Amino acid sequence: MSTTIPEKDQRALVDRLMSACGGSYSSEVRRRYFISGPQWAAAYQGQALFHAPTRTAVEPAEVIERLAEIGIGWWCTHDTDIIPTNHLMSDRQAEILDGLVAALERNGVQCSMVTGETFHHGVWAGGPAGEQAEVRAYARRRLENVVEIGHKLGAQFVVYWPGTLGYQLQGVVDETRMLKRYAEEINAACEKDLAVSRASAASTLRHCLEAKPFEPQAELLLPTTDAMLGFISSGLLTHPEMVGVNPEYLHELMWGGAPRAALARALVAGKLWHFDINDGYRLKHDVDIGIGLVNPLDWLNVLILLRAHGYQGPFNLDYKPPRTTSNYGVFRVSFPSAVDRFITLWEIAGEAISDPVINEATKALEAGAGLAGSEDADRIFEANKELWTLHEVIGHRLVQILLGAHRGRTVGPLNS
Ligand code: GLO
Ligand code: MG
Ligand code: MG
Repeated sequence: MSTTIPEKDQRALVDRLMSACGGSYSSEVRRRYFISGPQWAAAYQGQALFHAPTRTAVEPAEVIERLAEIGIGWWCTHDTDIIPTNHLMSDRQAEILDGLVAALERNGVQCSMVTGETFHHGVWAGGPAGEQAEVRAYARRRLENVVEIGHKLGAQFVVYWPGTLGYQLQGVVDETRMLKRYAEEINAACEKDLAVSRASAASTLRHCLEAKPFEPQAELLLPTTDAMLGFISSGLLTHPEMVGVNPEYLHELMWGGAPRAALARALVAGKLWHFDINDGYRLKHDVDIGIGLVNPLDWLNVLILLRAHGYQGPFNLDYKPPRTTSNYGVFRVSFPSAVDRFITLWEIAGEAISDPVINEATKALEAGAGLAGSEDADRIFEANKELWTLHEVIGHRLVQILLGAHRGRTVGPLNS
């Protein structure tokens, strides 16, 4: 029979097994990466439609302190994570923000991004750009206020996940009107940013749109990062140069896309400014699992792409610690292990980029067989077919690098 673990010994067991895992970076090393910890991820209580909460609430000042201890140098938040809806745009808001500025300074943490909640409160039942002018005016005011909060907290980014921009029932709203109305709200936020920046001689924020294919509406008007890129260049935005995207890894998987390809499309458009990192499964709901726990090989390839193209933006840990993790575990296991998997994968991506096997194979593929100018398809195919075998060599090599097998790690006897 296995030995029971009394309640009083459980934390010590978690700590001992976490340190037995090894592979954790120091908080100084962790701080070198532009990794941000969202207030809502740290404070998530495990609730969902079919799930009661399993953890107690954690106040923003405590989250900031815990992130600092772990070595996460940036923090981000929704407006309503820090200010109750009915205190937004009031004197109470100003007091709360002053307290947070002090908490950030005290802990040496910076606010990287602020985002507006346009999905949770009942006022968004019909979306932020529905029929009623008063709802839209309120939405505009909320987005302008997010910009003000961003400036106050010293953020560089503001993210908009429109959340409820869509519908449950087809034909109730005219999609083109809804899109135009949403654009007016983003335009108002950009105008506000220009005014605040002018008045305070500060830089403008980088406004990033985040897409999700479904949830919480049945149908969404801007379901993918590509849709967002189309929206940015649709002519509806008055300041398209101020607006980029914040793809989320899992949101692209959810519709069956390849996150790496979606990121590449944003990169070539010059719009990849912010990135929500997490993991999960294709064609399933938004499980928001920690980075690398489901698709480490795909994640390695995502990071190879971003390293190779000099992505400089934040890596935002937009995931949800599992319901089975305790409040203690959130800061002892969930956050530090997510950061450490990211750093490990980032470093492995660097190894892959300078790997001699991959580099030689890639160069050979680029050079081709030497038939430039030939118009004979059969001949070109014949001349290149051995070279194409290198695709599989590269695929194998990437898995070896991921598993450490390129350094000689094998399982079982090599020669027997
Ligand atoms: C939900 C989104 C959400 C956004 C956040 C920032 O699925 O991923 O967490 O990233 O609201 O705008
Ligand atoms: Mg997200
Ligand atoms: Mg998500």
